[in-house]
Amino acid sequence: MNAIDTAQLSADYEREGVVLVRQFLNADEVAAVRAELDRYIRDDLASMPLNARTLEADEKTVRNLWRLEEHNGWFRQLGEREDIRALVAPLVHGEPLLVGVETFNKPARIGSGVPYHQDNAYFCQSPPDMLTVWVAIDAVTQANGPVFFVKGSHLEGMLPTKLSGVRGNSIGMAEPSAVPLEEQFCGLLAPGDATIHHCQTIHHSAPNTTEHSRLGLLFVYRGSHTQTDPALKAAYTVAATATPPA
Ligand SMILES: O=C(O)CCC(=O)C(=O)O
Repeated sequence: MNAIDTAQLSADYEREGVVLVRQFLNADEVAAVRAELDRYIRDDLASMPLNARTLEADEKTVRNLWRLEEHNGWFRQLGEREDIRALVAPLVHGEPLLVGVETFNKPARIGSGVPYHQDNAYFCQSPPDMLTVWVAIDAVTQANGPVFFVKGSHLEGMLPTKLSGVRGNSIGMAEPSAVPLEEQFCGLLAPGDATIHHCQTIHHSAPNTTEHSRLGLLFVYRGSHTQTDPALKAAYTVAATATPPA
């Protein structure tokens, strides 16, 4: 990982709820991630539980891999790397626990969009000391479905939700953000770059209609002091029951 001014990163994260880290992984690490994802999908995925993945509408292309930290020791080890834990510890205000390693594959031409949401509608943690490190494995451009974030929105708490009907993203926001798209922060990334976003930061992404895949690898951490909020969990259970991920 590049040398990072952690005090500056923390200050930016607390204020904006999303930060950019260039070259979070180097080119060799990106290549190793890609190779292991390809191998896992080819050799292991069929023997995993159904909730290990969500497919695109063609019912065969992977939209998301879930729970890689459970199903794949290589990805668990990567997520538990000491330099990454040290980077996120101040941001989750405590000891970071790796609770998810996932992908949002956004395959070329058929990659589906992600509705406006706040991750804590899924994570259901209180206090909301939880975040996602979103690492670009492919280049993320304006055209292939980048993630847009509403800076500062993490400070407004959890906003009303609605069922989205989207497989893999079952709970969305009742209303999209009033902040125009041009004023939102667009995560344009080279392979290996990452964004880190707070679990209350509003974000979304469009479908990928280009010829270029937009694969992202996500690490999710919470502070060891957070607990499940029963009201958030109840709302999430309704959504996930209405639109199961698999
Ligand atoms: O990768 C995307 O398009 C969406 C990612 C997302 O929703 C998330 O990181 O929580």
